[in-house]
Amino acid sequence: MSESPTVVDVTATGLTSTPVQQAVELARRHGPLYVRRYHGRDVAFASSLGLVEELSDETRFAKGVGPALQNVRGIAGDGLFTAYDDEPNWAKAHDILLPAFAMNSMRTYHPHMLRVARRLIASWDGRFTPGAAESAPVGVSEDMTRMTLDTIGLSGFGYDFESFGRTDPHPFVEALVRALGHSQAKLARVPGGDYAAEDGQFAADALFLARIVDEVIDARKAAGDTSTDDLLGLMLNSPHPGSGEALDEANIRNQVITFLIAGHETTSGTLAFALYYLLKNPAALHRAQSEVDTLWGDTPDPEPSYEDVGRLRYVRQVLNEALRLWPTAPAFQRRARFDTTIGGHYPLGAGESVVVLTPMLHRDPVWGDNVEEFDPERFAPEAEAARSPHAYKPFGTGERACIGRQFALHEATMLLGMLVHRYRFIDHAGYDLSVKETLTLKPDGFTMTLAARTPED
Ligand code: MNH
Repeated sequence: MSESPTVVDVTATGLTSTPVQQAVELARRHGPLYVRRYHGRDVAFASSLGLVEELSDETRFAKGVGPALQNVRGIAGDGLFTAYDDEPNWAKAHDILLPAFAMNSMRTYHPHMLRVARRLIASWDGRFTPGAAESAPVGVSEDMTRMTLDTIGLSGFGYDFESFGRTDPHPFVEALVRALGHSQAKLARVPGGDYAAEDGQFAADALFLARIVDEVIDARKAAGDTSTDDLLGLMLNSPHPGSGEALDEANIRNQVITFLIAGHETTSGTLAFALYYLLKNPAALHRAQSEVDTLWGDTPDPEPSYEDVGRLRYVRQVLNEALRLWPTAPAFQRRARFDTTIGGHYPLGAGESVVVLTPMLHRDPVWGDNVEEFDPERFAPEAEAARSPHAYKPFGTGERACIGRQFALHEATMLLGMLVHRYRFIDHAGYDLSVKETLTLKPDGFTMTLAARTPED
């Protein structure tokens, strides 16, 4: 017997500027599987553990490149993130780049990460007027973005965006945020509308991003460098291990854009959400502080080693929990490999897709009855071992899951550890969380002030 899930037609109300939060609201009302209809186009949203267990079966489902990612292809083409599953360049680039994300490679990125973490700290120290106990407000999402962009630029491409030397965001970030916003806004278009101006801006932004990327690539080529110890070196100087073929120039450009985007947007949001939750949860903050104090004592400027980062277990739990509540890449698509049925009765034809709505999966009853509460204990090793691995998917699933997960967690854990070690965070504006969406999620307008730690705090 086949039975259809609820169809919710939002044509009259429209898609909002926060479509993920809108989809979450609809899931709360209509359950873990519903179809959203907009101007006759249907999208199915799944968000229960049972459904995601099924959708994670790689023999039945593959990554779907849905309308949002198709729009992003306008800037990232057949780069790893936006490549269609059967596009030959996906497997080729994946095989060439995989060594760059092996555990051991993180050691080579560690010094770059530390150097940029120190830039952020120098910038935050600079927010104190001499003699003042409390700093001027810092823009958390903006500064986390400076930090993660400089980190991926230096670690992946030996290119320095020098974001902390600018009062405004780097023009690359401005063009990127506009382009991602456009890729999202395009989903909400009404038939017959005139979008020439927006499309023109997008085309200009795509060109600008490509120009910056060519600068990055040319700088390396001009240096006559043939090393293979970062992403760009691998792409330029290391042929495919099987075929011996190298990536073509157009694909390398798409990969560089992809890594500059994927390598910083989501990590910065993760750090900003984690700081928000620590600001609002003094007990969790104290545990994080005692962990870093145990490691680094009251040395004013600790020198975190590669191994130290692995020891910051609780800090990492804080990041995991922030990513549970606000997975910064909040949805991914699964496409049926053949005609099948999910949830026992919902039929899917071969090639049809379902969107996994990660924020709702992360609020499935398997997480208990206080799912909105920030509680890093959910990621204590015993708690994790007792839970299905499919209950938590901030990095997607299967073969097309995030290649940069260890990179992101190493970078974020070290920085967060350094920040809780050095500062007391003050909620000077009584910030209420408001989440901005540009395909990815970030706290909007989040500022806090800082004070030096004293022995009592
Ligand atoms: Mn990342 C794929 C989330 C950090 C590079 N990433 C994905 C997917 C999710 C994701 C979800 C799968 C999307 C899909 O199925 O359509 N990524 C994150 C999050 C963080 C993150 C939440 C930080 C926190 N990602 C990073 C970093 C890098 C990176 C850092 C690079 C240094 N991610 C990628 C790439 C892919 C990807 C590349 C595409 C992998 C593939 O399809 O082969």
